Amino acid sequence: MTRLSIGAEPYRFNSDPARTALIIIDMQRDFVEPGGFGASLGNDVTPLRRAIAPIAATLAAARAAGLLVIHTREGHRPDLSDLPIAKKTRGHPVCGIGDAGPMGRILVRGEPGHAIIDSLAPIDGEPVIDKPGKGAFYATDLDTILRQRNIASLILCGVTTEVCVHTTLREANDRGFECLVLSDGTASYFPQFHEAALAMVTAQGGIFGWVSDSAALVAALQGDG
Ligand code: TIU
Repeated sequence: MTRLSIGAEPYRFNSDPARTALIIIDMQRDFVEPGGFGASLGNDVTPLRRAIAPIAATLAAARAAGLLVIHTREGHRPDLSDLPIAKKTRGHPVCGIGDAGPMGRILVRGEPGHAIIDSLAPIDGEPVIDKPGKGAFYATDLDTILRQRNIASLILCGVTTEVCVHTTLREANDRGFECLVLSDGTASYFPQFHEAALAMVTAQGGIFGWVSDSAALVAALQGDG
């Protein structure tokens, strides 16, 4: 495949597959399973699970097509030295970041809850970016890794649409990357925020980039898009 061309909003998304990366954001147990960080914030995790199957299909097709695949994880050092007090105390959670929960210490690296879910687990050669914030560029080496590989275009999926996906999208857009967001490969605890976040991407002629879905992307990756 010499060119990736995907039906998308607000118009077709074209990229060079050798210069395109799939970025899977924070598909961790802490967000999509009960008893983790997402639940500690008062959320029902069920809506997030809708993104798992579309991401799995996308991941398989991306691997088969030889795209660079990058995974991110939100979390903190066990000593919490990279945890801003504002993030620790926001919302006054009963069980907050660093506290013991059913999947280990909430949002702490190395704990069971911090892990990417088994069905989307990284394989050898796929960089995993550990990030302390919502954006995947802030305080990480993601930008360096992308530039080393001469990546120009990003396909973004993961959770949650309006928080970590959008923050990363905005960081990437300002760095000059062309970004495509998957509507069914992203999800929010709040369906209305999911819809609004996607609409924000494509408004104003694609102010932040493009939106498509996993079926269109998989078809394009398989050469019949
Ligand atoms: N709370 C929420 O919607 N999201 C986060 O805290 N992190 C991510 O989106 N990964």
